[in-house]
Amino acid sequence: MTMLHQDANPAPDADGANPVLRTDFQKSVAAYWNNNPNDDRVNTKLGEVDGLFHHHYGVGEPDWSVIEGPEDTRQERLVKELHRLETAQADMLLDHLGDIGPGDRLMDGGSGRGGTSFMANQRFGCHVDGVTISEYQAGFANDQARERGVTDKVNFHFKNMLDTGFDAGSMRAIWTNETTMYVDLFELFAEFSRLLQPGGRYVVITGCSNDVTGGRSASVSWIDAHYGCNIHPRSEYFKALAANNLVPITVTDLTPATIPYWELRTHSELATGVEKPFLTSYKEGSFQYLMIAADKV
Ligand code: GPP
Ligand code: MG
Repeated sequence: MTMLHQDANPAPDADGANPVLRTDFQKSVAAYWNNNPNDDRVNTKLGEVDGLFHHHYGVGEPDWSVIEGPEDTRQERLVKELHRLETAQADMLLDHLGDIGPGDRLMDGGSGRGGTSFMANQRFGCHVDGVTISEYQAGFANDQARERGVTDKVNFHFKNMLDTGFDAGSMRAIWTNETTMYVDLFELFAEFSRLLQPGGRYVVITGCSNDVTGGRSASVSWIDAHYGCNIHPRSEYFKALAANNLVPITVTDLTPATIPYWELRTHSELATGVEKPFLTSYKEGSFQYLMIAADKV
């Protein structure tokens, strides 16, 4: 018996186009998110608060009283407060998408289990296409879309955001919420530039290493190892945006706004250990939490 396809990725995307997973690295990222090894309890417990499942961090001032009240319900209060800060982060991202109407189509690059996509649809009534290279995540989010009765507007696709196959100029806005550290930024922004309408908006929230403090710090390498990603330097974002006709309109350093989230997370029994390198790198300045909104020209 021949084993011609032994190492090939047999799964086509929904349109029957090229395989979604092109490289061994992409396969390893997909495997990670299909079977999250870092104990996905933290994201699942927070998602169960109100059914919005996030895979990103939080911003804003915590209500510190949650760690002072009765001990038997402290962990429950922490979960709710961490979730509130993560939802506030997604709300802030959506604040930067510009004027979006119900007829507009938006894309979520690396849509995870759908949290930000559902929030966008709730806020704007718009169409949202989420793309993810994890079949598990796409399935989970599509189940949620069915439960929410929004499948006419919100759909998740097992697709590679580097090569979506969607029509050129079909998207009014695109965002990536902490997913760009898995891909080459020049390839990614070339695809986003192709997909965006003229004047369309791209918003990214990301962690990036700080060019000013020099090379990758030990804590940034620790974060990379924890998630299996490759954090880019800050400069790389602006080079890749400029190379693809994406012109920044706002740049926000969210580092001070996210440090309290990480401090609060150290008090949770759901802490994963990654809190330490985040706090160390943010405080020493080797790592930054950045939001960039850019227009396609
Ligand atoms: C958080 O996901 C985001 C990533 C793993 C991408 C890396 C982001 C950086 C800013 C470096 P998550 O919510 O699944 O992580 P956790 O399980 O730690 O909450
Ligand atoms: Mg999380």
